[in-house]
Amino acid sequence: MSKPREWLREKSIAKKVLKDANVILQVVDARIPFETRNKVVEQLAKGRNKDLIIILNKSDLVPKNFLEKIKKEIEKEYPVIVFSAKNNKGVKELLNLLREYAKKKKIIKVGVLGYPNVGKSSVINALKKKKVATTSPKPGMTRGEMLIKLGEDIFLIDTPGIITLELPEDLAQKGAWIPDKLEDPVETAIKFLEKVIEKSPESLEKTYKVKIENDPVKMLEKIGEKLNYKISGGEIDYERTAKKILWDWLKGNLKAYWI
Ligand SMILES: Nc1nc2c(ncn2[C@@H]2O[C@H](COP(=O)(O)OP(=O)(O)O)[C@@H](O)[C@H]2O)c(=O)[nH]1
Ligand SMILES: [Mg+2]
Repeated sequence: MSKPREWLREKSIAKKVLKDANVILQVVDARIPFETRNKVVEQLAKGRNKDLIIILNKSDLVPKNFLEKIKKEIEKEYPVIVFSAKNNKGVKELLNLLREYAKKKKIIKVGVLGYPNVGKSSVINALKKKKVATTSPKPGMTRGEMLIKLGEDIFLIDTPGIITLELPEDLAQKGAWIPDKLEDPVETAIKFLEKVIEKSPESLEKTYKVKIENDPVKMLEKIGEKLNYKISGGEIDYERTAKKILWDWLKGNLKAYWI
């Protein structure tokens, strides 16, 4: 996904799916559930009277008590399924819920929406119990929409994602943008580290075996040192370090999480 033209195309796909589907699965990253919820999708679903279910995917990356807390919070608004496409967790529960909807409507079309890389295609594969949708750690791998049959009365629609005009820097903070394609990965990583230091510092200690610094620039330097990412002359390679941290976040190696 690069800039505005493709966004517009993807936006129109998401809108079409919102019209065609009778049930919307909004897949979110359980590590940052509120940041990966999309208000535009929720408003459009509401306006069109579509049932919307929130799938807390990648639940294997966060502790149980955190999951319970956010589930309770989101359930005030929408049904929530705690899911891990990686561990096949939540598959039965979600299938049962979809079958309930199908009973009421005869045939249901289920639109799967969510930010790039939250695991939309993986959720579909877990439900289907085989690899029908293309998955990738690179955001933007699903192009166009794809209809997948799940039993006699349920169809799933895989999509490239979401309706958003957020900037690449902001998407990268959500693990939804390829770090190598950022204009200034160092700046983005510093912004990201600032947040992690505040909200989930222990994740940095665990992943990089470093002591926490309050200053994100110093933190970046320390991680670079620990990784031994150096340029000639012995200086820290900030750009390489920044990209590594953002890739670790994207790939789930860095298990930071917050509300
Ligand atoms: N740890 C973990 N990783 C997951 C899970 N689901 C998907 N992923 C990974 O997240 C990345 C993006 O998945 P994909 O299904 O292509 O996301 P999409 O862009 O939303 O369709 C891939 O590297 C998946 O292996 C999960 O439940 N747990
Ligand atoms: Mg996909």
